Amino acid sequence: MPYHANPTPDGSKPIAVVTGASSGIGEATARQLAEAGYRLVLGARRLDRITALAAELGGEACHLDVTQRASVDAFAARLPKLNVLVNNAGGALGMEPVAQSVDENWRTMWETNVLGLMMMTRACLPALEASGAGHIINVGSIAGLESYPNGAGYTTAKHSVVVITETLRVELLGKPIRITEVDPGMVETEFSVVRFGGDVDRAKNVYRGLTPLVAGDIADIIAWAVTRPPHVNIDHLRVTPLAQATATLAHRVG
Ligand code: 8X3
Repeated sequence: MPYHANPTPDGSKPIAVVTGASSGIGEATARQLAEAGYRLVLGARRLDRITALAAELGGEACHLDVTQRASVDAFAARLPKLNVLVNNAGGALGMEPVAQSVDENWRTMWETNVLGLMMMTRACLPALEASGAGHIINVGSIAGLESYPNGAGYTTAKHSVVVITETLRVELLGKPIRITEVDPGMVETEFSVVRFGGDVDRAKNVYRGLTPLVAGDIADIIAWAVTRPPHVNIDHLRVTPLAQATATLAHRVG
């Protein structure tokens, strides 16, 4: 869809940061924001991938590990002004009942999805405010709105993202910073392959017999949300494939 970035108060090109921009929703969002007229600053651990993407889209790439305070602060220090922060870095590791929880998986999920998002947001808030028209997009999940068996390491982390978004909406009232959370259901990306430790067949089975969302579907929604007129704040969007009603209820054919 052709969306157009709102003009900045000083007429300069608006700047958008996308975390986890090396693949999936992050990469697709970078592409659509570039098309909408943003100058990109891409962050990810896989620097080779985002360097190529930034060269293609005309932005900058910078190594970013959202779980490391020094990495986050060094990244944010490059940005005196920032219009859009897309907190996309995150993901799931494993699926097991609480009784068999894997400490390391929980720790990683909480560090990336919760502490990483908090540290990036905290570090970028001054630049978002300085722009005169900032916007935070938190990429959450349907897992932030529901619980499901064997998923608590991830669902607890994504529930926290919902609470952080709601808290920021109240705390930022009166400042020129919009905040939106997008909560996708099934999106076919590397997400399930990573969750299942590289087991491609198990990952494919998640989307068996239905048409899942693709990364571009979520990127389209993010690009739409950030290009609404500056007085319009889209709070929260829950987005699933037509064939998915809840985190655990999908209509499959075959
Ligand atoms: C991904 C959706 O349902 O696998 O964020 O948790 S789910």
